[in-house]
Amino acid sequence: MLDLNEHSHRRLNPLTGEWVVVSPHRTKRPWLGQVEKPNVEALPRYDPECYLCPGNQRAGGHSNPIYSSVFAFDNDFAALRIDQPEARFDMDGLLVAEAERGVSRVICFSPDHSLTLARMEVAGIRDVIDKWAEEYAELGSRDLIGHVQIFENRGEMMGASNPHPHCQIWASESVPNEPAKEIARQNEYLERTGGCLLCDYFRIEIESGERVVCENDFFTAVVPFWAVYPFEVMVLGRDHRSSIDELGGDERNALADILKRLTTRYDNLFETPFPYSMGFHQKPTDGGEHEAVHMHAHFYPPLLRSATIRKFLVGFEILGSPQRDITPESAAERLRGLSEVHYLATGV
Ligand code: H2U
Ligand code: ZN
Repeated sequence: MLDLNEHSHRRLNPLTGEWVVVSPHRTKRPWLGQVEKPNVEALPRYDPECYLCPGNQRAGGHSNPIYSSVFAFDNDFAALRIDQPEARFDMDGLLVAEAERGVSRVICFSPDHSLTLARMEVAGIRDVIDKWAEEYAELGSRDLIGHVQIFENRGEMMGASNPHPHCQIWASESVPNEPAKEIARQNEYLERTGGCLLCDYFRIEIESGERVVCENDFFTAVVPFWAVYPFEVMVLGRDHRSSIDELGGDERNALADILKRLTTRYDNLFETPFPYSMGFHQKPTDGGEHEAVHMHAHFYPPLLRSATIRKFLVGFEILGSPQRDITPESAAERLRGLSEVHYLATGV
């Protein structure tokens, strides 16, 4: 009998086909680490130096309008551009390069510089979701765009250049590696079983409840069975939707609710703004059917125990497979035990 709480084992990520080594015995008492709290200065609601605040100047001579809810613009330092030729380079199939065209957008969640998803109103997050849906549909409808990646880097540690609440969208010609792997596995599962991989996985997690962090009528935040990062979470919908623009009004409100509750728990974990990279995986916009694709969000936070203990992939992890000491079950238990009232909330 394999004891998942005792024996070293490896777990399969059915979405990517990759394995993660789990060593539960290495951290018998994982939560005794000294928690160091950084001195987090309260941010101002408006920062005259911030290039994302309303009315301020950005690079390249642009000025932001005095916006009052969500505001999107073309990235002034776009990683992907549309105005280049289609071209390919191939030397004996060994040195291969292709032109990659696309569009880079920046979306400010709120005019309030001091906020985060965790501390925004659910109605404000709903506005962000509507904007995501609109951008996905608009960018995806362009002939050249085969895939739309929405992602948020939060915290300097994750490479966010600015604390103002914002995310990025990179819309590209080709489907990037991670979604490409996941789509191939979802297609293969549909062919093999006739069902949807993530609909079936969702049912297993709801039934067990062991890895569920929080849930509502439509969405669940779960530490995946195959999680690599200590507090990795997937946000999964109960109903089969392939992209965010397919979500109805109730579902969008439910997604806003779950995002707020999850990110509040994250911040409450070490009573510090919790860094992460998050993003949505949706169906490509290359004109294909992609009926197997079940949209979801991934949250990848690097922190292990406190604000100063970080999780990087090194040694065996970078040369072999990722590995973790804290089981997804115990991480979920820890997140479940936290309050959904933000530690910075006053008067509660
Ligand atoms: P990140 O915090 O995830 O880096 O996102 C901020 C983006 O804002 C970044 O991609 C862009 C950067 O290129 N940016 C502008 O478009 N205009 C500016 O004036 C500064 C930064
Ligand atoms: Zn700002």
